[in-house]
Amino acid sequence: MIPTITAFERSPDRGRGLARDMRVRWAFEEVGQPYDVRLVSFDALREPAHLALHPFGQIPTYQDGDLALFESGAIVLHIAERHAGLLPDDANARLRAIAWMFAAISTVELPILDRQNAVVLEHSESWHAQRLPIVDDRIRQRLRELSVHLGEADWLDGAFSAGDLMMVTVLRRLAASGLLNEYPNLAAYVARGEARPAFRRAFDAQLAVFTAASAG
Ligand code: GTB
Repeated sequence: MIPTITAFERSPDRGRGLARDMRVRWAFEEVGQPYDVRLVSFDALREPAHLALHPFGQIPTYQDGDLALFESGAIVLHIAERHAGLLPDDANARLRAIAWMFAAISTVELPILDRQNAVVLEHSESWHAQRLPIVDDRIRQRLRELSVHLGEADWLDGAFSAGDLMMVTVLRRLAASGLLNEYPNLAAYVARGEARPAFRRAFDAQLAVFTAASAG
């Protein structure tokens, strides 16, 4: 049985691979598991059929037989646990890779999301110009710490893992801010992730959805 995930019918990121189906697509590509994608409109996210799959009315969701999952981190972890290639065999190294997944979506992604909200939702507030540098400094703190940890290594803990996959997708959301370029080893880390053939296949697949929607 081929698992099915949901993705935006027309992603607001205009095919830049920033929506969270990208990390799930990438995980599937890394482990060589074919998958189907069911495209959903913003209206469909609020319908009972979708809310039965995702209580918060979001993408991505995952369905395989009688298993339905939501939350990109849980879906990537499930894929990584079912297939070889995204988690080390050694028990301790495996748990460290999972810790990096959590670090990506809690410790690092949180201030990055705060910035996105500031830019998109708060740009016309009188205090926006004062708040943005504060938000940026919170991101810089995390980037600085991550940069020190990574040092000259290619990946966060030995071989490429689901932890790197999640971290790279999180850091990619900073592309428009310029903040990543202040940390050359992190910029190179993201570029290394983006250069992986599995990333390219996942990226091209989500871009094809956006291109077809724009042409139609
Ligand atoms: N914690 C959840 C997870 O990791 O799966 C968060 C899922 C989530 O935020 N999904 C978003 C969604 O469905 C899409 S990815 N939003 C619709 C809604 O809440 O009504 C977030 C996203 C959206 C747009 C851009 N962009 O334009 O660059 C980037 C990321």
